[in-house]
Amino acid sequence: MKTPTAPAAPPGGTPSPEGAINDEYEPDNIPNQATTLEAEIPQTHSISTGDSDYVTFVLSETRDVVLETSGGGGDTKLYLFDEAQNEIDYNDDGGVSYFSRIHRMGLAAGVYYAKVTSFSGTTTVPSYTLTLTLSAPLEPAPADFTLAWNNQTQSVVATWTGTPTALTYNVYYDDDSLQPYDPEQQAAEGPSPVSTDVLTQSLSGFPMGTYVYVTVRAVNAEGEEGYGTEIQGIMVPLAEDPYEADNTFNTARFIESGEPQSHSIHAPGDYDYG
Ligand SMILES: [Ca+2]
Ligand SMILES: [Ca+2]
Ligand SMILES: [Ca+2]
Ligand SMILES: [Ca+2]
Repeated sequence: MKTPTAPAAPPGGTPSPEGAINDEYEPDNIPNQATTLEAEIPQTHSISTGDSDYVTFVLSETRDVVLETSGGGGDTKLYLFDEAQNEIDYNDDGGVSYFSRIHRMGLAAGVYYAKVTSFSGTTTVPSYTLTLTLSAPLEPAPADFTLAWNNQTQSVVATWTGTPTALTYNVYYDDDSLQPYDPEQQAAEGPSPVSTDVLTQSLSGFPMGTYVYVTVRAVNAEGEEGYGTEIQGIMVPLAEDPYEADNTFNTARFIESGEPQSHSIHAPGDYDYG
């Protein structure tokens, strides 16, 4: 709801609602008033009660784009719009603390708008910096990435779909899901990452019960790596014990009194009936 009377001007300041105090880019509350934001030239704004800060930027060619707010304190929200002012992305707290960050891969050439507001219309942000970072688009992540256990070759097998200009693929693996890829146990195929020019890679030689986490990145002719697939993990199954198959009552083995049996739960879903 709009109040019919404008708030009194603070001492030394200029009256709102057009804009905040000490925000040299005001008025910029609508797209037509947007300030041009240049890559690598951060702008410092502020958010007064009910304020919106619009910027615009132009991509002359397809670019990977990072748009980020930062500052000493405050909670921003960040919106990205195309030239027709359709919202194409939104972020609240993807930056440091409660600041915002939008990362768009392969954004097409054109005119874009971004809007920064505070978390709610009633909160203010005394000072924040808005930064635009552009980079040449990386090779996209390979699609259809799957990880499976091959019992015959006793290996973890990664498969994926090729990307348009990839020459090779780097297959990163680890025995934990945390960066970096620093497996304690090296695969027989070599240290992480293993390079291949086909669309599959086997990884073998891990101890039973090890979780193996894998991601794949395309590498182009210039040797530049693209984006990684989502990380997938799979457990190297424990060896089948000598009493298998005993997964049903019908195949249950008779236990002699005084003769303990040593089994293993060799894979998820294994049951050892006795
Ligand atoms: Ca402002
Ligand atoms: Ca504004
Ligand atoms: Ca936020
Ligand atoms: Ca690790």
